[in-house]
Parts: sequence; C-alpha cells; structure tokens
Amino acid sequence: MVIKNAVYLTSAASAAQILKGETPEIAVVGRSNVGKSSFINLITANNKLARTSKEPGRTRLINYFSVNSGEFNFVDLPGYGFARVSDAEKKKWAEMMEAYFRTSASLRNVFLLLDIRRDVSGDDVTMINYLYHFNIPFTVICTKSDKLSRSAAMDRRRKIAQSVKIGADNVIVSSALTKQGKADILQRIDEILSFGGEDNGAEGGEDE
Ligand SMILES: Nc1nc2c(ncn2[C@@H]2O[C@H](COP(=O)(O)OP(=O)(O)O)[C@@H](O)[C@H]2O)c(=O)[nH]1
Ligand SMILES: [Mg+2]
Repeated sequence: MVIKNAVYLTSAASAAQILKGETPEIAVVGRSNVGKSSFINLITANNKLARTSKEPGRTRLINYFSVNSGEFNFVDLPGYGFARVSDAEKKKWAEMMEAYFRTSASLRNVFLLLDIRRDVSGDDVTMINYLYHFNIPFTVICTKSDKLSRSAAMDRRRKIAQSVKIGADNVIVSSALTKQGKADILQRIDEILSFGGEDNGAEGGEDE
C-alpha cells in the first residue's frame, strides 16, 4: 500500500450521520490519548490530518479521512477511558459506538490501539468483547514504542498479547515518533483490503 493522498472527509456527531457508503473502512479505536490521531497522521504521512492533542478526551466525533481518492476511509472513533466524563456522556459514547459497529457494513477491520507501557484496561477488554460480539476482525497495535528500550518493548508486547489472548506475532509495535511499524501496518492494510467484503467475520482477531 502506497498512500498517495489523504484528506479529511466528514464527521458524524450522531448515529444518523454515520456513513453508509461502499468505500471500505478501517476504524481506529483505543483509549483517549493512546495516539489514535497521531497514528492516522503517521500512516497517511500527513502531520496535520487528524488533530492530535496533549489534552485527552477531546475527540467526541467520528471523523472520516479519505485515503487515495476513495480507496478506503480511515475512521477515527471517539476514545474511551477518560476519567472526567459524566455518565450521560459515557452513555452517548456507547450509543455512538454501537450504532457505528451495527450499521457500518463497509467496515473491514478495526485497529485497536494500546499504549505499550500500560496494562490492558477494563475498557480495552470491553472494546474487544464488543468486536467479538459484532464479529468484526481487528488488529492490535501497540503505540509509543519509542518510550521504551527495544527489549522492554518486546517484553511488553508479549504481556499485552497474553492479556488479549492472541499471539505476540500478531501484535504490531509502532511509534509515531520513530515510524516503527509503519511498513507492517501498510502491509496489513493491503491484506485487509484484499480480503474484500466477502466474509467479514472470519479473520476475527487473527488469533493463533
Ligand atoms: N512519544 C510518543 N508520543 C506519542 C505517540 N503517539 C502519540 N503521542 C502523543 O500522545 C498524545 C496523544 O496523542 P493523540 O494522537 O492525540 O491521541 P488520541 O487521543 O488517541 O487521538 C500527544 O501528546 C501525542 O503527541 C508516539 O508514538 N510516541
Ligand atoms: Mg484523537
């Protein structure tokens, strides 16, 4: 996969605004501040495409980015696990996510981002259970590998893989700073798009 161009397409603020077109989608999920926007910028080689923030929890919308003039859309989903949100906001978030997973027929894969330094949280596990529930294939990507030495990063990768019950080889280690993992992720996108839409459930989690 060579990314030739990537542009902001649109945002959905409510279930009714979720796109229902035929362009394949790859969605990015993870807790607030895990590096979702930075990840999209890394892969699309556009530092200004998805807004990144030092202040967690600011992305409340579903943001769509069109890659290679309609080849696929990157979908930046609202983050979870932000402490200072009201129950009403949490409920709204859950409704949006459910609406997205239930109605996005063109969704091909979810990139689940996990901070390589942190243990897998209850919210992460809830997200993984969601994905299994909706039969959505996903790819686990550990972010911010530049924060650790190479050997510490490999240790953390093994631990995280164990917690989410997939093989360590299926966990991609990445850094928006050093660009580690970028080539693997581009290759993964190629694989995902070449599956086509023929059987959207079979690759779930890529386990073992
Ligand atoms: N060192 C390092 N910092 C990162 C990396 N990815 C994101 N960040 C930082 O983490 C913070 C949150 O990133 P952002 O992309 O906005 O996270 P989001 O809330 O998941 O979209 C920002 O300060 C980023 O600069 C990375 O790979 N390495
Ligand atoms: Mg963001």
